Amino acid sequence: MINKKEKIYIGKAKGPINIALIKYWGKADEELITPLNNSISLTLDTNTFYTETKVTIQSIGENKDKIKENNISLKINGNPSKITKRIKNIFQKFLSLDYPICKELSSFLLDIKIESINTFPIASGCASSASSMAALVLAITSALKLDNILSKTELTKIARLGSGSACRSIFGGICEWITGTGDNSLAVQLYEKNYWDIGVKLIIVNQKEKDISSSEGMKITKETSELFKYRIEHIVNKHLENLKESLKEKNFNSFSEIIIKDSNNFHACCRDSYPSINYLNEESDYIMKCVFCLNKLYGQNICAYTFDAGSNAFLIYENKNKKIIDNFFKYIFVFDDINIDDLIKLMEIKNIENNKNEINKLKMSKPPKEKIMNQIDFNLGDGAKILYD
Ligand code: 2P0
Repeated sequence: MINKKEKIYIGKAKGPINIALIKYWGKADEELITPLNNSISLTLDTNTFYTETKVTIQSIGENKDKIKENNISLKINGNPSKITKRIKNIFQKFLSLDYPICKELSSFLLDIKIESINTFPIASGCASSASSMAALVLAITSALKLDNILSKTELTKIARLGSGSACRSIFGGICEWITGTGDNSLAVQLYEKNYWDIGVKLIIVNQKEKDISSSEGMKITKETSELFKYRIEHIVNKHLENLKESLKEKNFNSFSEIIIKDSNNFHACCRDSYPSINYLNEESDYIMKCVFCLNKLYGQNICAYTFDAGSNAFLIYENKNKKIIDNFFKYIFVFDDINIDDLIKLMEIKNIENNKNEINKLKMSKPPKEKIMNQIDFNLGDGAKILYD
């Protein structure tokens, strides 16, 4: 039995970001955070980007009123207050579980402190909510000593209540979030991180915070876009099916085509919204052009792009081609330590003079703004993890 005097539970965890290949956009239920379509994502390693969260739960006396919603007092560092309600929902979900610790704690008043740090460049729009909510759920699991009791699948259902895409950061590798109608809306792991040696390069072109949050944006799109209705009824399931087929066959050519098309379709739906939403900018368009040029030079796709609700590009490739992709973008984006002849040699493409012209034409058409700010490389990584110290 828990002593009625103060008692403290502490847990720490680390959460990764994930990048969607088939996008989640549009909720079936705003409260339950269930999506209109399944989505598929890559969980990225935590070498550079991650959230670390420490949760301290303190029971401070009996909850005499027995009003569930009011027994939690939250102190949050490093998290905006607009997500307080969602964080409370996560705690309430834990307290409603059928385990002794949860039942006992739900009869107490609780003081909860959340201390969170993340390592992302400021406001880079890089899936910070997914990594922070996944870290939070694991930290609570650890604090309540439920880590050997709750399955990862159960944890995906709880993470979803913090931010839809967070459920995909519980597992590593390649994950799918299955729509469901409520408690059965969960994420599964399709493949482990070592299944296919895929790399991801994030090109940061903009560090400004986006004007319209994802939650708000997807609501507007669902309410106003005819194209979005078409996406849900006729496009997205076809993309899911085809992506799974290409994953099974490890067919990068079709894999990347579907990733690109789903990103394009998602952003077209944003544009089709009323009022129109645009998460992309001139630099994003230019990076798309670069990817099409690179793939054309090879006569097949060796690189895919995808953009989330922001203008920063995620490039996806097989790591066996990483050097080519690194050097191609180095050459394009003004890093002067590579020249065109070295690049062409590395690329091992035919039709040298013609292709040199193509690449230089592309380089010349770069948008006339400050150079690309930063590039960060990832491999596929593990899901959110408890930190024991
Ligand atoms: C995704 N995005 O699948 C899509 C693609 C952005 C574009 O999930 O309201 O922060 O918390 O469920 O998860 C961003 O939306 O939205 C997102 P909520 P979330 O990754």
